[in-house]
Amino acid sequence: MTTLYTMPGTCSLAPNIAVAWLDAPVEIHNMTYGDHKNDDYLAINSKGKVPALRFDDGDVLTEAAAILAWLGAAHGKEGYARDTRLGRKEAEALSFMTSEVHAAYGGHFAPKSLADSAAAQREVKRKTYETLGNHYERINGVLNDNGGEWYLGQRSFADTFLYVLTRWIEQTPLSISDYSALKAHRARMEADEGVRLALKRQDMELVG
Ligand SMILES: N[C@@H](CCC(=O)N[C@@H](CS)C(=O)NCC(=O)O)C(=O)O
Repeated sequence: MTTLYTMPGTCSLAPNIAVAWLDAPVEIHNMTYGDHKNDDYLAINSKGKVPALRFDDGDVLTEAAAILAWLGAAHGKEGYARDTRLGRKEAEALSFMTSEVHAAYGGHFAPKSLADSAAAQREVKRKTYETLGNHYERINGVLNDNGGEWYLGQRSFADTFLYVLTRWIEQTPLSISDYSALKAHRARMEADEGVRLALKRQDMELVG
């Protein structure tokens, strides 16, 4: 069976939620933190990161946005079609959230990879939270402009990744209370059965 590799707390929650929403025939293999650097997993994804999707024939797909695109193409029902305005905007939103917002979290998760001295790392973190604040401001605005319920006006996979980002904000000095649309979106996601199933499969709790 096609297998999605996940780890608690990580962005692999986004495709995990998508699997639950689609009821797709994909097994969730939730690893313990650290197992992603073991030889067995490095043979699957030499980047040593999650998510990764392994197909029956051994082929492997990595990168959250690519996995979400494949899930939509292979198992999508109405509302997940690609050749629609929603499909195009979904691809745009997922590219932005992964390549800009997630990437900006590098300064929070791994400041040592960006600067050597303790002082320089503090500076990296300060700039990181400034950048993240701007990103959250922007996505809070997009959500508001689209009616405030779903990121693109109707439910899409953009909401799965947005949920990851609204959880991660708790690890930073930023406050979800400063982004009222994002706060409401997080609560809406946490009331969703598919989200709750994905959290359970990934050994994660609601933020509340
Ligand atoms: N560009 C990748 C990023 C994947 C990524 O950074 N995954 C993180 C979890 S959110 C990870 O596996 N980190 C473990 C590590 O770097 O040791 C994607 O969008 O899928």
